[in-house]
Order: sequence, then structure tokens, then C-alpha cells
Amino acid sequence: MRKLELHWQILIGMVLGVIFGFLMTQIYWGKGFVSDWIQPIGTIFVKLLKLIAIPLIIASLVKGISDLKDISKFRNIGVRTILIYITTTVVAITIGLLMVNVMTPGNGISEETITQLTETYASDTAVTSKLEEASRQKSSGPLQFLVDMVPENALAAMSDNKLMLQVIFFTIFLGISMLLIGEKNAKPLKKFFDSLNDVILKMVDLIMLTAPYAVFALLAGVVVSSGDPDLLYALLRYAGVVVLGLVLMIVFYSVVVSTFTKKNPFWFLKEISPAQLLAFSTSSSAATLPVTMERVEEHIGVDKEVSSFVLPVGATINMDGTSLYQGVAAVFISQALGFDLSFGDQLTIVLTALLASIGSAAVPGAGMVMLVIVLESIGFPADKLAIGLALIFAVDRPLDMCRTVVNVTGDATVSMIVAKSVGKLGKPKVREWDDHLEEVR
Ligand code: DAS
Repeated sequence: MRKLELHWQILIGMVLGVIFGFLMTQIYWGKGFVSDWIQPIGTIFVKLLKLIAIPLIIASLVKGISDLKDISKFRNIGVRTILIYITTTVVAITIGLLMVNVMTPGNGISEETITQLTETYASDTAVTSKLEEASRQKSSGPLQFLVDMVPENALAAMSDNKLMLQVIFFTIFLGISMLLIGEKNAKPLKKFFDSLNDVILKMVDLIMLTAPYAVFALLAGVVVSSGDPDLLYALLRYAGVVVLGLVLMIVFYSVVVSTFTKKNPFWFLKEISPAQLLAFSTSSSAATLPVTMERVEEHIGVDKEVSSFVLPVGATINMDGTSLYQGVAAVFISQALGFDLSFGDQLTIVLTALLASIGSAAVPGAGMVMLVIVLESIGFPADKLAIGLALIFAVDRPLDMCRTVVNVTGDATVSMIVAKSVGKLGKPKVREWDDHLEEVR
């Protein structure tokens, strides 16, 4: 039988994990068996995702920036594109934060559930240094996060995993400097980072191959360790908040398309729907990119000069769905594990989720990897990190499928706005749907 596609494998892994977990709760030795022999598979998977966070940021971000080609192109279209990308991403995170703070899906999970999760997921990560750093961050000034962003020593920042923000800052600095020395001089380095990007994406692929088994283990572990329905109920509430936020983003894009390009938003959504379905199926903006480009150029009418630049960069650094998800997930995990967030923390989440979504690679599960950065940026206790990730990983794949649809839709929307603003939004080359609208108008 044709090998099942990864997302079906994972969904099956999820279902089997829940069933297995419930079965194990009915057997007296079930819990011990799961925590001793099944749980570690999931914990290793979470650690592997954390392990590649830094190289993933560097490779994905340098490629995205250095793909901007030369400075003049950067100035004319690039600045416009980056600004619009940042705006849509900040809108996405703000929608996510408003909803998760109003709907508080993480409140009401019983203490014993969290204690059980803590015991089950007790990690070997050194805790004291992280907690001291967290309290230091909290007592620091409002602009401390900006000061912290500038590393004295890039390699040190990378090696001790200190503040991923510093790595992102250094990488953006490096990428722009590569542009400034000109394509010819930067070519060897660009080739290196392009190749590193490919290698890291392959590593993510390899890690994701174990995802069905990891999800099975994590889900079984979550069900066994939680045991009571209020955790699963909270997870459904959390998933509901994310999906509702993603739907609001699609409405936001429709309003933007209608306002700035005077095109019918339903026409826009129909013309890009093949790319959206592929994004849903693959959970990968990178895999969807060729289809997104074809739909935007042939069926929407965006000139290649714009789409060939805006869409590849967008697939790499513009992930509105992911940033909304990271905002919601960071607050949900903090609520569930009793980690109070100040207003300053929430602002830090906006900035970090913006930068983390820029650094997220366009592959399945990347947004989950970057969530670590968002949590670490608000000083989230390291020993609870594995618990927090495990808490939401059970529903992460279906949410990844949904947020990738929003990532792709956001890229297509921005390519239309940029094309319109530089007079490069023409008539679609394929007109069957448009003709129909002519009659209707
Ligand atoms: N799956 C990622 C993408 O390709 C998004 C994510 O992981 O959040 O856009």
C-alpha cells in the first residue's frame, strides 16, 4: 500500500497514543510501564527539536535575507515587504495574545495533574542557573531585552544556548552585511549557508520521521500522567483559541486584499485554495512554495519580479500563523504551569514570537522548535520546558497544518499588496473565475 503521508501517520500516532494511554491507565502496572519504556521516546524527540533550534535559525534566516539579492532590489521592494511582513505578524501575535488572555484556556488545570506531569517529565536540564537568569531578567529595565539581544560573542551566545534572540540578532546583522559586500564577494558564504539550510531541513525531516512514534509516546504519556479529563479539556480549549485566531487572520487578509487591491476576497481565496490545501496536507510552506508562486502569478496576476522575491522570502521569514500560535502557546503553557506573566513579559513575547517566526524554517514542526525561544525569552523555568512542550505537542500537528495554511495565505496577501504598491499587479493569465465575476458584478 502506498506509504501513508506523514501527517496521516502522525494523526494515527496521536489516536493510537491516546487509546494506548487510556488502556494503560486501566492496568495497575500500566503507568510505570509507560513512564519507564514509552515516555523516554517522546522526551528524546523534544530534546532533538531543541538541539537543532540554533542552526535552524541561522540557516533559515541567512538564506531568507541573502536571497534578497542586491541592495537596490532590497531597498525598493525589500524594505516595503519586510515592513508589511512585520505588520501582519505583529497583528497575528496581538490577536493571539488578546484571545488567550481573555479566554485563559490554561486556567483550571488541577494541581495534581501538573504535579503528575512534572514528575513524569522531570528533565535533567540544569535548573538553578536558568531560574537565576529568569529572576534577573524580570528585575531588569524595560529595554533590557534589547540590550540582551546584542551578543558580545556570537559563538558564546550560540554555544551555551543563552538567548536565542542574540543569535537571531547576529544572524540578521550577518545577512545584511553579506548583501552589502555584493553577491560576488558573498557568494562562497551564501553557498555555505544555502547548503547548511538544506542540511538542517534534512535533519528536521529525519527528526520528523520519528514524529508518529514520538507523538504516540508523548500522547500516551500525557494521557497516563494526566489521567483526568480536565487536561484534555484544557487542550481542546487551547486548540480552539489557536484555530479561532487563525480564522480571524484569514478574515484580516480578506479585508486587506479587498481594501488595498479592490479585488474580491472570495475570488482571492478561491484562486490560492490549491496552495492552501497543499499547505494543510504537507504542513510545510517550503513544499507549498512552487504552487503558491504559480497561483499568485498565473491566477492572481502578480508580476514575477515581485512574486519571485516576496514569496521565497515570505516562506522563510513570514509566518503569521506560526507567530500567532507561539503567542497563544507561550501564554497557555504559562497559565497551565502557574507561571505568571507581567505586561513586560507579554511585550517580550510579541517581539520574540515575531523573531522566532522569522527564524522558523518552512518545514513541519518548525514552529514548535521555535516555541522554545519564546518561552526562554520570558525566563520560563527550564525544568518545566519539556512538560510545557509535551503538554501542547499532543495537538501540535493538526494546529501545524492549520497555521501553515495561514502562513501561505499571508505570503500571498503581502505579494499582492507589494505588487499593487509598485504597479506590478496585472490581470490574471488564467481568467475562468474572474470572467464569472464580470457577469456577476
Ligand atoms: N510548518 C511550518 C510551515 O511550514 C509552520 C510551523 O511549524 O509553525 O509554515
